[in-house]
Amino acid sequence: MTGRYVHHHRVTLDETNVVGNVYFAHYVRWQGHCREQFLLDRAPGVLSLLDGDFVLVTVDCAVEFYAESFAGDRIEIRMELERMTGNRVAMAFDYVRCQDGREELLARGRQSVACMRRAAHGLQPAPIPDELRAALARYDPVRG
Ligand code: SSV
Repeated sequence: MTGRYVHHHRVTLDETNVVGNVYFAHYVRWQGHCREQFLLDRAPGVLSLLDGDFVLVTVDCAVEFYAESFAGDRIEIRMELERMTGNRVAMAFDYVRCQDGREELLARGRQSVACMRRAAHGLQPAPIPDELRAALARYDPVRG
């Protein structure tokens, strides 16, 4: 079995809307938090590369919703590596409410990012940085 990277979040009041449930767009934000934490934890050098010519471009992103969540909920955002192809990395996310010893799947999402570099004539595809490739190896559904 391949692993998953878990980001813990407790829903804040300002993430809810007038009817009290979480506004849909925050699920996308949490994907961003999760991947950012992954880089900070497992491949911090990649964040430094972003100060140079290297760019990580989000090329697609989606969320499917199954149940509402509310302020105070403890949610795990469980990220898995879906695939690594060429200069792209695709991730899948399970949003699971973990409370009172129960787990409830609230939503599922996915996104892919492309490794690029800023060249004279715009963005060009770039290889996945070695540090990121190494950090992802243990999550690889093909070789993991
Ligand atoms: C600045 C910016 O756009 C950051 C993008 C971050 C992308 C991070 C990709 C991490 C992929 C991790 C996959 C892990 C699967 C278990």
